[in-house]
Amino acid sequence: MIGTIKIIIIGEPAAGKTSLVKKFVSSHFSTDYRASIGANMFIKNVILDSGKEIKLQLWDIAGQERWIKMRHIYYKGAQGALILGDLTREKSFTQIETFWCPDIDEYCTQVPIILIANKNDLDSNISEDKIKSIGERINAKDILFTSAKTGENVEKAFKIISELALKNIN
Ligand code: G3D
Ligand code: MG
Repeated sequence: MIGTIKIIIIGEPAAGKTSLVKKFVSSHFSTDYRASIGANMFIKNVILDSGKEIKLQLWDIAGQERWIKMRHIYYKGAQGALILGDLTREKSFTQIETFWCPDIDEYCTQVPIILIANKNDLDSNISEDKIKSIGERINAKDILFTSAKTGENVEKAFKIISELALKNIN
């Protein structure tokens, strides 16, 4: 075990943050604490392709109440971020550029970002090119099309962000 890595999961309400984390940790957790404290936190040990084992601390942060300054407390010490857009709602991607990225830039220094285009199991009218160009503009290290429903690319997303976070530390 080489230590703990803190990853934050952010994006518009209903983009699928809680679902994505739930799919990944695949343990049954019934209580959604975000309603009362603004975040859920989960721990999962993962073995990376390199064979290294790490403890992932995943923070599923509420996107609803943007006025709550609390959000930034949860950002503190983040070593990687998954930023989610919802493929069925273009506005959720626009918000990534106008709101979520400036927000983490302000509170996390040089944190690697992966752009997650979630709900890939549903029809979308947002072009792949558009998502790619957003990814480039926000300087995302990777772009993944995921489905928290089918599990497509879910494990991959967490593994890649873990590797990036580790690289950033060492
Ligand atoms: P949030 O945590 O970002 O606010 P949630 O989002 O995880 O609560 O998800 C919001 C809704 O989208 C949920 O629907 C959830 O089931 C659905 N959802 C999340 N990810 C996916 C996905 O990849 N594919 C599909 N088809 N649906 C997804 P409900 O109806 O439960 O509110
Ligand atoms: Mg939710």
